[in-house]
Amino acid sequence: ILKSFHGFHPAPQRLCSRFLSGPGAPSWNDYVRPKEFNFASYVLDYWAQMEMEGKRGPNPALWWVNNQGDELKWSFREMTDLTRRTANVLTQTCGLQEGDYLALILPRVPEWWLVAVGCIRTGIIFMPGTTQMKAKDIVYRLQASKAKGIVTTDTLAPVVDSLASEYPGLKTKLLVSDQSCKGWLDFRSLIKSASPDHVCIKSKTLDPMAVFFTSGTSGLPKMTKHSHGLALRSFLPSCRQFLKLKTSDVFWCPSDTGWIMSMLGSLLEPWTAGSTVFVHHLSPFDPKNMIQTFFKYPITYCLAAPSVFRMILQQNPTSLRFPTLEHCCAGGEALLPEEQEQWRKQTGILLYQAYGQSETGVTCGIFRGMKIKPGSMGKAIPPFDIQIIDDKGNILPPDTEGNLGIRIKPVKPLGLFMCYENDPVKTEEVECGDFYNTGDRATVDTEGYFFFLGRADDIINASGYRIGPSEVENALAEHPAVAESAVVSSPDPIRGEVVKAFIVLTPKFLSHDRDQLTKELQQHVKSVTAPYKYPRKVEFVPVLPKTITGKIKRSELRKKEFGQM
Ligand code: BCO
Repeated sequence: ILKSFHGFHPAPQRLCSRFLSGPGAPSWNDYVRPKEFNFASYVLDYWAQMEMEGKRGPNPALWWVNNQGDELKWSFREMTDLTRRTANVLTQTCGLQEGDYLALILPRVPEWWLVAVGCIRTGIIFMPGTTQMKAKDIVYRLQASKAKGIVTTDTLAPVVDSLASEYPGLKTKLLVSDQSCKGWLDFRSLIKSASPDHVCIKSKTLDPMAVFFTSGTSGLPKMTKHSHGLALRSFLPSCRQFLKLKTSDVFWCPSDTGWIMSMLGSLLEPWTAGSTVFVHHLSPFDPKNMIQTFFKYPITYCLAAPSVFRMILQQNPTSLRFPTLEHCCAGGEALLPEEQEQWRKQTGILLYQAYGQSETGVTCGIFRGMKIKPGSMGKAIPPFDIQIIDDKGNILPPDTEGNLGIRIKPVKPLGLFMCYENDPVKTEEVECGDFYNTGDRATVDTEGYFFFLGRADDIINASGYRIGPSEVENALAEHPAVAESAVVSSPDPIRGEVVKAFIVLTPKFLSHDRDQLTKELQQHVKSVTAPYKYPRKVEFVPVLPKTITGKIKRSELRKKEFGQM
């Protein structure tokens, strides 16, 4: 990367002068939405303009480092230039058009940001995916979306090529690598020769922008489609109040580029505020390395899954008094009050909470400076109107357990997903009266603080990953040792929850060494689907509990795990 961009100078730009903050800001508020919005022109180009006018400090827009000591800093001006070039590569070289789907499967390399914003400039709908995905995961995503293009690394390129007969629809394959690969376009060299002149589309706020695949209790992951409104939401007063970011902030969200948390924390939120996005390639994840990074770089803000904070605390380092860190926020899974307290004691910084899903972005949280109630995930962030509802969509009184619902009628709030693409049945299933039913169980107190209780269904939330049990059961079923299995959530002191598989063995494997078999099955799951889903706990059982109609009673197994039976 450094080689590719060394000595790179942005060409003179024609910048958009529409202001998003400060003097001249449009008078949008949490509820009044503009008809048109595009993150690239309204946000990126605005800050580039501010830089040109000397109205923004010297902090870079993107500050990227890796474990090899490489470092790269791009200003907003450079980001504008490079993402315009990317837009031209995508449309002119690759022939992609507004509305086409593009799979974006890259690790935390700077090109991820270029492609994401290049897509936003052109209206190409990008689908971020984790690089942990295996062939089966990738082909499903390509087929489900009828993707016209893919951007990935040299590690995954052969996997994609092996899928050509199952999915022949790829019109363009872009490689981000210093190696070349037959049949793949070299993104790094194309961008150097591409023109920096590009006219950003005038996207309607409710035009589609991105798709995240999200796991459900049954079936394959759903295509959660988001509009440009997701980006506009970061821009609204309530969201700005929630994080209270400054242009001098250096924001680090170590979430994998495949998740919506990364999109919010490593792209939309910090850049809307003109802050620096800090990226550490971090592969593999290592909490010790994270600690060193906090000491080495002037990071002021961190948004991560609670497991990340837990893993840092678990290292027992001599000091966690980070020199520049001011604010931390945990989201993606439940956080215990003891953990919040331990973090405060060791770092001297409060650990705030946020709540959201791939369908919703951040919906609820402890606003910066707001009183923290131990164990609470905070208050609703407007325009989301969040209520605790029953199964018919009736609002329940405070301190009553129910489903966490987001009001969608009469008006769907900005930032909520548009639909599950090609799946009107599932889209309708999550509607409950006037609300979108998140499927999460919670309570709210009289002051409007929400408390998360758990899932209403069998979905597992392991260290912030949403995992559908059937995805793991299907992977296990491919192994000859498995007659049948039931996969449920099980408590874990570090990851909050982990995947546990109850397995009935086929007769041939009954006499096999169980420890050996456990390792083999774990390895098998890691090899056929994204490894984060593998069962960290395995129990061999003679039979599985079933209903009279033969349906596996996962809830019974789950309750046992959590000591509720
Ligand atoms: O435990 P093992 O070491 O045996 O296995 C691990 C990895 O080593 C392995 N693995 C990873 N990449 C691989 C691979 N194996 C083969 N090939 C590869 N390419 O697979 C296992 C992966 O498990 P993991 O990722 O959970 O484990 P790890 O590395 O310990 O990471 C820990 C965390 C905490 C960093 C990670 O779990 C994490 O990032 N969690 C947060 C997820 C997140 O960001 N969620 C947010 C979703 S969005 C949302 O909730 C909405 C909020 C608004």
